[in-house]
Amino acid sequence: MFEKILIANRGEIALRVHRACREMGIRTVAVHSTADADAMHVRLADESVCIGPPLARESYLNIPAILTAAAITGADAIHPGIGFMSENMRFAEMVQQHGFTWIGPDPEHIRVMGDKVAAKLKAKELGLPLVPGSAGALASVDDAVTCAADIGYPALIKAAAGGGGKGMKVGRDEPSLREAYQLARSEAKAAFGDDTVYMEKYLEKPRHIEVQLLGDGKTVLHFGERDCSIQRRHQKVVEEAPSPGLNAEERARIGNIAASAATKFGYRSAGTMEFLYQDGEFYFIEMNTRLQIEHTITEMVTGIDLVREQIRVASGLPLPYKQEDITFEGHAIECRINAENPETFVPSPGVIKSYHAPGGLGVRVDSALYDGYRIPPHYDSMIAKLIVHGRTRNECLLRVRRCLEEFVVGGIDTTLALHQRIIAQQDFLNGDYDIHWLEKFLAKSKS
Ligand code: MV4
Repeated sequence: MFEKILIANRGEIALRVHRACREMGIRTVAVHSTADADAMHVRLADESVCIGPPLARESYLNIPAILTAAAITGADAIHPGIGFMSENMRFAEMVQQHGFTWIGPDPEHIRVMGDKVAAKLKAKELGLPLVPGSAGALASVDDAVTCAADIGYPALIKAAAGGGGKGMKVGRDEPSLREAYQLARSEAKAAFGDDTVYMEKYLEKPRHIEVQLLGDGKTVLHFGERDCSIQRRHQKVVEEAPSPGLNAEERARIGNIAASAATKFGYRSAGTMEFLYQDGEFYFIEMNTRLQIEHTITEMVTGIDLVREQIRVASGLPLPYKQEDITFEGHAIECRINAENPETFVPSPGVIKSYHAPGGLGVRVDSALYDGYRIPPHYDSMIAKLIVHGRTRNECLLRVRRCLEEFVVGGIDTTLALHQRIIAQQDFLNGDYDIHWLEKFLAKSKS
């Protein structure tokens, strides 16, 4: 096992990885920008190295600085956390070339899944259910029109380099499809420097269901699904496990489909397969070759520390479980709390004047905040995750409501008030929502 891991990240996820390391007897190295010298992830780590100025590009994305920090501290391995370097194939390769262990998947797996056209072709080969669409990239606008005539309208144009909704446009008939094709291409070119696009049948009201996977290169196990449909502008806001929209048969079906495809793929590390679910059918859309923010709710219902297992498989150990050893208990919900105005979503960095995190049975708060901490303006606005477990979904919902009332983050605006509004909605309480529900709710409550 590793003796020392460098954690190439900041904030709550750096703390999350640090905690797993500590429980495994592994020492940690924090890296930080000059803006983060007082950050909690630096305070808790055994050692820390300043890797550059506040701009992420010059610090948390600075490959030479991070590799140098690993070399001078004698780290054995590098954990990228989430975001920043976590799906950067070049970085993964360089970590390995410099003699460190990469705590993540095979760089080739990152590459395949990062290109959405290549990912779909691979998914097809692995036997995953796909949304009907173009066989690969679209060659021209006429190719798009021909393809749409085949699969039917509405049709969706997506960017091959995409993810996060950029370069995605719907065509509802031939003229609007021609427009969608051009718009999607120019948006993709601007966002990714790559205007390759492909087509799928547009699903109007899906849920976003994702399956947690963990593989050791030989076997991949699934840890059940999460429902991540409560989102705004492709940013998840609330996630829950299990999904209130699936029955036991559907749950078992999608878990087994995802795990057997990932096993065929030879996947090692933590990963997530994302599906759209509509009218009893699942459609693979993409695979994330990293840990996810919301892995916590899966941990709450399975009792398994996914970061610990991710570190173990990276060190070459086999998974210590069989699929039937993964059992599910109760219900978990995560609320992502951002330093933002809860109505306008304008970021609200600044000094935390008072801080109280809720506690009690079934309550976990993953956050790097402390009283007097100054949130720098340079990074993601998510400052805390409220993660709640209950024996039943109803118990979990009542507990979330209690925790939101108890949570105090003074001195800045936060989205706590937004979560209180969501948890008061009957549709949410009923589990009756799709990927558009939150945006419709916000539009309704504005007017
Ligand atoms: C779709 C879709 C409807 N039909 N694909 C958005 C980003 C990318 N991850 C996939 N996305 C979607 N793909 C088809 N064929 C609707 C979305 C979508 C979405 C998906 C998951 C979570 C939130 C979303 C919000 C808007 C659109």
